[in-house]
Amino acid sequence: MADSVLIERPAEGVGLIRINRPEARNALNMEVRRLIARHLTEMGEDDETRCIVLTGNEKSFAAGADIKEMAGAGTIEMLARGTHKLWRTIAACPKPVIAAVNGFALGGGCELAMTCDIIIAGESAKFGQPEVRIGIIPGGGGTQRLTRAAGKYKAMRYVLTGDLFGAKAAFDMGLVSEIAPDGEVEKRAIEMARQIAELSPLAIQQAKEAVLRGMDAALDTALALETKAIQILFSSQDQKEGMAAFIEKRKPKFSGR
Ligand code: CO8
Repeated sequence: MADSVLIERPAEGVGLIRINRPEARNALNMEVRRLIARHLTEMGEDDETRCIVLTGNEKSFAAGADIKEMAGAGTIEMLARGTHKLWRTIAACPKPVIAAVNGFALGGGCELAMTCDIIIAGESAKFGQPEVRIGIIPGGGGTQRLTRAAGKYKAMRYVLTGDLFGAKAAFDMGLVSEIAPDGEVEKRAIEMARQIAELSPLAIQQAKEAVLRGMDAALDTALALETKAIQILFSSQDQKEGMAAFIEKRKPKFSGR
């Protein structure tokens, strides 16, 4: 049987993680979740990887948690599975993660996309938190991340009905960073990842941390965090190189030091 998660190296500095359960619309069973978390941890520690693309196939990014795997589970079994810890590993990856979404991103699949830093969606992509239709609620961050992205009233509209919504609505809600033509989503995500991979990894890491940590802090605290982060970067060779290259009218070569 083929691996349920594949690793690819589509460009220098770019790692691609592909969910590969087409027969189940890429439903996230425990094996897939563990593998995504493991690969993201490894890529997070690997100096050769500077940006990560997470994707599925043309039909589905991920159609949610694997309903067949959890249908008979009880509370203690769900607790023992520790899914929330795996989800945190994903969100805590120090490098930028771009979700390239084709087809369905539903339930846990929508939540998985929302743990990423940038979401590029195909014109026909379908998002949704349909959990209420099967007697549960979004349990991988959906009630919180969708609300933070779209605001209370739009989030409620979709969380309480389970209705799916398209890429344009997702973009208008602030859930999607960019819409690409179907068939070009991965290409566009890799192109953006390559662009990020050429920049200073130190600056990128600090920028990601400032945005994520700052989002949940009081403005004053968040601004102080940002100030410290930019001050720290003035000790880096990359800051000297970046500014020297600008003045000398040449392309900078960032070392991550
Ligand atoms: N789980 C398991 N199997 C699935 C899932 C899923 N989420 N989605 C699709 N499949 C399977 C189908 O059962 C079917 O299998 P089979 O061929 O053996 O019958 C196969 O994939 C193909 O599916 P369809 O025939 O239904 O394909 P369609 O193209 O007609 O429809 C849809 C695709 C719209 C994606 C449809 O399959 C669907 O509605 N899927 C379920 C979507 C859903 O409800 N997702 C939410 C799941 S719950 C969740 O994510 C909660 C997260 C909580 C995480 C935290 C836990 C602590």
